[in-house]
Amino acid sequence: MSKLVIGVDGMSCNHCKMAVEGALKALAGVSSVEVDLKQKTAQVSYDEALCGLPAMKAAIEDLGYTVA
Ligand SMILES: [Cu+2]
Repeated sequence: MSKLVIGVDGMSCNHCKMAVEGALKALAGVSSVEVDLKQKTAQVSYDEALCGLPAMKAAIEDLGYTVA
């Protein structure tokens, strides 16, 4: 299991937090996501055989947020 901390710009409220967590959790191989609104980060635990940063980045950008 790998861990990654992704910087996410554009999140402002709990709705954003839930949206980003939901989109990342929907990816195959992602087991847990913790978004920190204050730090503007998403900490992701995932299986690198199934998932990677490009897929996470795409999922976040699809929602209209920016990966820092
Ligand atoms: Cu929001």
